[in-house]
Amino acid sequence: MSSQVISVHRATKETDIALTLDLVNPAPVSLSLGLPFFEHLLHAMAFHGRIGLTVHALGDIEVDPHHLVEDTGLVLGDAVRQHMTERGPCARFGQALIPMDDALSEVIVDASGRPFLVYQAEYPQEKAGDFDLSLLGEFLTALANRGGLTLHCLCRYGRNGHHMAEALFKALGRALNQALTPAGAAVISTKGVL
Ligand SMILES: [Mn+2]
Repeated sequence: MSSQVISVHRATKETDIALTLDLVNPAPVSLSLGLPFFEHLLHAMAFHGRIGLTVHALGDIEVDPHHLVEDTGLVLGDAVRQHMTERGPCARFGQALIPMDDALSEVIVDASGRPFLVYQAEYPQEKAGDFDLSLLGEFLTALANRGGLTLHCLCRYGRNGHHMAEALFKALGRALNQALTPAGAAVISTKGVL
C-alpha cells in the first residue's frame, strides 16, 4: 500500500509535539507523552479506530498537563484537517457506541469543515490514576476546532470514570475512521463543497 502518512510538528514554549497519522495503514501506534493514562486513551482510540498514530511529545507537565493535552488535540486536529484537504472527499459521517463494563459512551462526527463540539460527561471520579479527567474536554475542544469537525461526544452513563473515558476514546477512533474514509471523487455535500 502506498504511504498515506501525514506528519505534523508543533513547538511552542510550552510543548513540542511530533505526530503522524495514517488512516490507510493502521500500524504502528507509538506514543510517548509522559502522561500514562492519556497515552492509554490515545492508544485505545487508535487501536480500535484502526488508525496509524504516533505521538512523541514533551511538555511542561510539571506545571500542569493542561498545555500538553490541549496541544495534542490541536496537532491531531491539524493532521485530520490536512487529511481532509489533501486526500480528497471523505465519507463525512461516523458514529460509534461502545460499552465498557458499566460504561456506555458514544461519538458522532461529521467531518464537515465546521467546528462544533458537544461534550457531555459526568465522571463520578475526578481522576483516573493521577490524570485529571476534566482535561479531556480541552483535548476534544482543540480537536474539533482545528480538525473542522462537528463532534458530539457523549458519555451516556457509567460508574467508573476510567471506563467511561476509555469507551469514549474507542468510540472516537471508530467514528473518526468511518468519517475520514475516502469517498471517491465527489464531495459529499448537497452544496458540492465543504
Ligand atoms: Mn483501561
